[in-house]
Amino acid sequence: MKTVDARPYPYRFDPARTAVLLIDMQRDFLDAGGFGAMLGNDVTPLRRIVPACVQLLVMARRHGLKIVHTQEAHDPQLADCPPSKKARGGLICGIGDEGPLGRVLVAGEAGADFVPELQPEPSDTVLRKPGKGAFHATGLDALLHAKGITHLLIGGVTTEVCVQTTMREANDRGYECLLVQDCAASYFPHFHDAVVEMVVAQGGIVGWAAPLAAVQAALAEPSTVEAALD
Ligand code: C5J
Repeated sequence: MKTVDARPYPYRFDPARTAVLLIDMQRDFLDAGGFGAMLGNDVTPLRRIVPACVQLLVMARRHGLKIVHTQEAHDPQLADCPPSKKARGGLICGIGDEGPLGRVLVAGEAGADFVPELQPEPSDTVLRKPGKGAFHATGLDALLHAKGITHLLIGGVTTEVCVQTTMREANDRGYECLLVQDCAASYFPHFHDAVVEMVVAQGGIVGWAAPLAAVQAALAEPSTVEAALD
């Protein structure tokens, strides 16, 4: 077992039963011209976490953690997009419409793709999701169960929308979740900070939070089992 110096108290995990869940690091959220920018957001705070997310994936690959990339995108007929979602915001160029990065939030379009720095590798899992939470209308729970995953290290965008929704869904399903706080971002930095506090409040009501360096340090140390044998 590994132990992360986390809030509200140390987070223990077995790397063999732990996955990194990287939420929606797509051009539609991180690039000017994508869905996030169409909604009037400045994408800069999201772009800032890309190097840390690269390091998160490097760490996961080095230590054999499973990696799941989620992708918020709809099928080209928008059959999996509720009319309420398409109508929200009253955008001139909204979900399914032709934008600078192809059809907005549609699978297979440039905007739905991951940013170049965070392209999945063949051994990673890519999970397309129609909602904000990654468990809604997807096979994520079955997939994680099949791989014996009980613990999730979560990053991605945006902290208060898809990251937080997914973390709450996972928590309710019994997963032990740690928000890798510097690998997540919001267009509104104060929302990000508030989510971190919400997660760890009340004894970790939604889970744990820690910076990437704390997770890296935990993985670099001998496991508690090895240490006990010394
Ligand atoms: C949003 C997301 N914000 N990935 N999606 O619409 O957080």
